[in-house]
Amino acid sequence: MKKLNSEFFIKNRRKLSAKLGDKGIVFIAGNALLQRSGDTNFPFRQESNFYYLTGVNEPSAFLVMDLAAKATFISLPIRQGIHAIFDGTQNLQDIKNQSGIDEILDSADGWKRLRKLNLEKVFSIVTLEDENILANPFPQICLKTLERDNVRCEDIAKTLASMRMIKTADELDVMSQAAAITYTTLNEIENKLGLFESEKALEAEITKQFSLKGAAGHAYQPIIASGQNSCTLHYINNNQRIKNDSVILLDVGAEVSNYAADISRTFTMGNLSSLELDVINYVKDVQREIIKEIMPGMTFRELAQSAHHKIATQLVRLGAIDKKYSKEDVSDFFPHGVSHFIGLDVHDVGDYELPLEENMTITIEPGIYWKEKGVGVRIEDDIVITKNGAQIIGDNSISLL
Ligand SMILES: [Mn+2]
Repeated sequence: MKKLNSEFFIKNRRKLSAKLGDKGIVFIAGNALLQRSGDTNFPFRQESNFYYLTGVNEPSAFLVMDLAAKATFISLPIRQGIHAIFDGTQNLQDIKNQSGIDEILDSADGWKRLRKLNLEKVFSIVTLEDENILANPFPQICLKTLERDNVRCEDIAKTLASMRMIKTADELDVMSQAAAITYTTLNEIENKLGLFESEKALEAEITKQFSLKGAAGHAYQPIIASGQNSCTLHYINNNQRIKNDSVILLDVGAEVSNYAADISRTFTMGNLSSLELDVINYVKDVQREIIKEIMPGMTFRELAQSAHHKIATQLVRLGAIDKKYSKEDVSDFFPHGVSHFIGLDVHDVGDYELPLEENMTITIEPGIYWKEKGVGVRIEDDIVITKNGAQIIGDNSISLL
């Protein structure tokens, strides 16, 4: 398994410095552990910008870059005493090697060092709260601490997003691994689908295969939706028995070096009517046609229009909607977007107003959800924009011709 090394993270910091100039301090906080219950926590996932600039997966850490002095340090709670007994010690040399950062300091020393710097101009990420999915509180806690010292931060979220939006060869490598693991797992499962009696059994097998094949785990909560459940876009209960003669929609992705895959397939169990099989085949066709159309310079709006038109044509062909359809008729069957950026975040940062450009990575995921028939179909691959088209990430066997 190819891993991202310090060179990648050093380059990212250099690129950021070049964009910000040679004055000021960059302050980027990572995520902290979140309580699951009592003194146990949810599995830790690093904040993506912090990871992009450091490669460090330690909780409650922050990165400081002194742009004038070209000096860097990371502050983190270095485990000692009882914490070291329970959770083990960190290998600080490993953290240094992985990140290429000059110094790793314990939190108290990190804050002391930071306060000695000239904090007139501080660049950071000011996250917006979402009441449904709360942001990890650690970055906000850090920013409030800075505020109490009368330090005002300039938001560089967009600067970082513009960097992360264009992938390097290293990033494409790890994304290919994540996608390849997902494809292999899905192929294996399709070949022995009859062995799985429940959505849970399928989920367990996918989780096991992702781990055995070297992924860190799932990049997001897997969707294993059989029968009627396939019409619920973000169905994650995955706890029903799989009925015979039904579709099974799998929307899953492995995570490798914190980068995501996001792939959907719709399989069949038992015998489906020819109309139901048509739904699957038409969505497959639409997906391939869209990928073939993609060119640098195309906009997300054009992508969406093309998908809408193609899905509508198939819905008419299936007899699901009238020839004189409205926009709403189509979105009843296809209520989600056809594409999003993918990278460190499964729904990655990026500017959707910009035209597609070489080395952007996006998903292509048309679908048809026919509730009355209990048939939901989504076909999704991750693609990279190339000089004169697009290529599917992680599966060279998928031909676009
Ligand atoms: Mn997706």
